[in-house]
Amino acid sequence: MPLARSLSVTSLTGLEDWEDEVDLENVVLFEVAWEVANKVGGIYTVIQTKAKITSDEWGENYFLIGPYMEQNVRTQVELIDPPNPAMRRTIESMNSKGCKFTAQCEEKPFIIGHFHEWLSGVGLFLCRIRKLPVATIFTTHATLLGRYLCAGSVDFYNNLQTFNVDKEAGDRQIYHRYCMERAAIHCTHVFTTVSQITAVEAEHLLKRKPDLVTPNGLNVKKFSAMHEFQNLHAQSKARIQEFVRGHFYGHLDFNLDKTLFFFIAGRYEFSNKGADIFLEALARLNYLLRVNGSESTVVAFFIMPARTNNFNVETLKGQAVRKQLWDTANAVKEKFGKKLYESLLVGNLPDMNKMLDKEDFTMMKRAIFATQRHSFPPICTHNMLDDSTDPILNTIRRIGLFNSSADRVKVIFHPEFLSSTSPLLPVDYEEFVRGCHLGVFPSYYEPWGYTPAECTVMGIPSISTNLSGFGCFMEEHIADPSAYGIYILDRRFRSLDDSCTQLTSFLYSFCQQSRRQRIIQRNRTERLSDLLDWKYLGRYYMYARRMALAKAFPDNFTYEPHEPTAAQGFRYPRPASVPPSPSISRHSSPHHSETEEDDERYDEDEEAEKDRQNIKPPATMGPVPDWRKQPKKPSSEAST
Ligand code: G6P
Ligand code: 1S3
Repeated sequence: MPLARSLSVTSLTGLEDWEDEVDLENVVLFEVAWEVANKVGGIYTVIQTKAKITSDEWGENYFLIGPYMEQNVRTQVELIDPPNPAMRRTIESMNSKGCKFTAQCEEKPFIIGHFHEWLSGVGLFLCRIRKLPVATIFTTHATLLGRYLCAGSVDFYNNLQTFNVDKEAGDRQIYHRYCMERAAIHCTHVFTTVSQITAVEAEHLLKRKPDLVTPNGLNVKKFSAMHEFQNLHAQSKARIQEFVRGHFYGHLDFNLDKTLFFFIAGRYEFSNKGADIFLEALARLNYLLRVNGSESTVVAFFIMPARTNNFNVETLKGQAVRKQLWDTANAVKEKFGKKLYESLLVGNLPDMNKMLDKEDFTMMKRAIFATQRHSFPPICTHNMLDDSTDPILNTIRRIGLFNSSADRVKVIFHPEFLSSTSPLLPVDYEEFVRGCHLGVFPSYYEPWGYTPAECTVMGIPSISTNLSGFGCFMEEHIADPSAYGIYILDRRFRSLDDSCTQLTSFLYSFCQQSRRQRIIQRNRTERLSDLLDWKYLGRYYMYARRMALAKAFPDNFTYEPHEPTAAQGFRYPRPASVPPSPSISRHSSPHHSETEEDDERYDEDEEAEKDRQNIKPPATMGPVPDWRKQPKKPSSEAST
């Protein structure tokens, strides 16, 4: 039985021919994570988006275990009585004993325990120490030490082999946590990471090579009409524009129709997530746009939660002023409309000189007066508790991006996750992303990176890096990523300054695209969605479970190791008939015109259509294999 054989699946097609045939009737899957119904970071997204395909496969044999947080339970959990009697008895027993566990089943099922991250790892190594009959999987989404080392000023990737891991963990006062993580990894039957780059990191820092890479997927929303997502972009953009009108009141001396919205979002790890290099690149972009007399303006949003004590007055005032202008315009319009109507009723064309009276003018003057402002529009939307030490604010102070009229790049720092109930910017994250033009995620430490993946499935171009799991994955599976709006910044082989120059050039070229080119590019980006769908990537999790069962219960389960070959690797071809960069693509639409106005008439692009015909989904795409084929006899003991 080839149990301990280590797989390193780097290619999507590593599992191409894999067909699983396992009876799941008597197997129960527990997935354990701190982020089950508890939004802290990216692991929440993994669990939440994967839940659908996992429960489709496992039905009532699938259980998610997370921390009990009253608020989260109220908003995210539907409380029901478990239909399975054994489970009901167990839960009753746990409740009555303050959460102690008793297994109360006559015929014991096979159990898989899938643990995410070191926090849940305690459960894993206790299962193993107590020799419980549980097939265990441990998935790490980042290594503790890697995250800490990268956040300091360490040349991480060039020194991976040489770190004295115990000392480094001790120096950072995380030795106890590091030991828990390492213990879980060494105890587990199957160890997986979310990307190849984190697999290498884990091998050096945690001293075990992962058995499998389980890339993160998403639930891809399919629209019946191809242009629906483009329409959603226009609608969401209008909502962001409305916010910008309020935020920049009194300084709206730029053309909103020629304004591009860029954003960075995520856990507030200033250098790990690349906020540092993004700010530097924005300063350079500001200079380039100014000296070249560009008509474009860029508003760059930073959505990274920090400690605050609520919105600041100036920001709220901006939205109030905007609302007041809107109300004034409507009130005058109402009166105007009434007079016009009355004039038409008696068969006269209106006397335009009498349509607005003194009162109207006074009302409008008052509203305009309220837009007078003697300071620049604020950078930050909230009162920061650590204002003087905040790295984003301090960098902005140093590079001087203060939202002045002369600046072609404006910055808005929103140190709180977005919400559709916000009085300031009432949009949820998805709507916000759809309304933006470009997501910028120049991370230095990013085991996967959901943010650019989310952009992709919504058809929004993004910048990631060759140090992020997502960036490497896309580089591996797309022949010409930038042609699809997937810009991958080189942070591995270049100096920081060179990477910043490259990032600036990505941003500047993006600003030079016409509206039509942006529309074509969004179409191409959206066409990559299938590659990131759980329907496809969920297969890696299935394989990990199969491997764990075979390792824990060798008498009852088997698995075939799959060694991928490079030649099998699926690659999306370059778009068929278009040069790689949209900025130099030739016009092909019959409606083509040089003006932005005529770009609005863009209907469907022939070249895009050709590309779509050309790109076939990977061969592995298809229905999830049926595991319930060959009934096996249960056994009560797991091998240890
Ligand atoms: C979508 C809409 C178009 C709109 C365009 C704006 O494609 O369907 O009607 O003109 O977005 O694109 P932009 O890149 O300028 O926001
Ligand atoms: C981690 O969350 P993070 O933002 O701290 O897990 C995510 C899900 O696997 C991953 O996308 C991200 O890169 C990791 O860093």
